[in-house]
Amino acid sequence: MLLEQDAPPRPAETADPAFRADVLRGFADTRRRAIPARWFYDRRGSELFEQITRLPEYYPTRIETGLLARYCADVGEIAGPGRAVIEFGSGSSTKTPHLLRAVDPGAYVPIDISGAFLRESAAALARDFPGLRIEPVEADFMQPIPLPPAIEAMPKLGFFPGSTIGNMIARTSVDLLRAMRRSLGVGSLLLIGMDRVKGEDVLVPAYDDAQGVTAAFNLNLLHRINRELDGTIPVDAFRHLAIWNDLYARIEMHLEAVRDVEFRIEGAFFSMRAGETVHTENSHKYGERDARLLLRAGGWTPLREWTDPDNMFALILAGA
Ligand code: AVJ
Repeated sequence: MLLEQDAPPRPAETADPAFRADVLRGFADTRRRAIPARWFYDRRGSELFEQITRLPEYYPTRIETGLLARYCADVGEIAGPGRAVIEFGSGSSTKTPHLLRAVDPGAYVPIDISGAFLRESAAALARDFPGLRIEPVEADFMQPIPLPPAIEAMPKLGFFPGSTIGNMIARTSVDLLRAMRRSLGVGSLLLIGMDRVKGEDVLVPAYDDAQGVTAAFNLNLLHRINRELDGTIPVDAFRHLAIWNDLYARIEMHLEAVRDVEFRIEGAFFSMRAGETVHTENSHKYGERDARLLLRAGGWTPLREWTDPDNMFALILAGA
């Protein structure tokens, strides 16, 4: 069948200027190439992360969800009814129902940088919690967040699950905790999930699984660069690395060139020698005292904590 007109040319996917800047800067710094972990999460990356959360080796999501199912009632008792629950980086909000059922909230405010994800999950929650006031805020939670005036007037409970804080170096996590304290205010509570320090025999497989899903997640960053930034990176010339850095108590993910490579990104030329890497993620782990000290450095007083019998993961409730 003949169309009356040619289909209009599809506009090239417009790249996020912040993504472009981080990638170009990240590859240009040849002494320590690095790209921030937040850029993993395009559509494909978010799908791969969902798959990671179901891997046998990746314990954090399973254990944290179990802790929430079991202990949110305790949180509800301490918090009392009528608080506005403010979730930082809500994403798909899969852990939220446990908390909302337990705390009898006055409102739910999911904050996420991805508007599409935010609206989808807010709509799903609205179906499960009819009558709950839901006020999604599309924002980068690393910046101070203005809350709607009606929310401002309520006592607040911040929710920051998933060990997301682990992606940040210490200075950045303290900045974020302090910003959260400022936006939530005195008298508020914060429920945060943090992954514990444990043996390399458990940590490394959690970030380098047998099925190669985490490798695909890491390598997808290169595909994303090729797709969105007109890149020519030969992805097969790179391999996924997960390393335990004991000095910094963190898992690091890198992409290592397995041979000498040359490529372009938006016209700029780059080369890497075999064995050179680009650092793509940190996932910091916290012992009992580390976790509490980090919270205190950020202006939060630890009130209670819950962990699993093997002390793999912790949920901590803190007060401002
Ligand atoms: C979403 C940041 C909590 O660090 O464990 C999982 C991301 N990276 N596997 C983590 C991740 C590789 C995850 N966080």
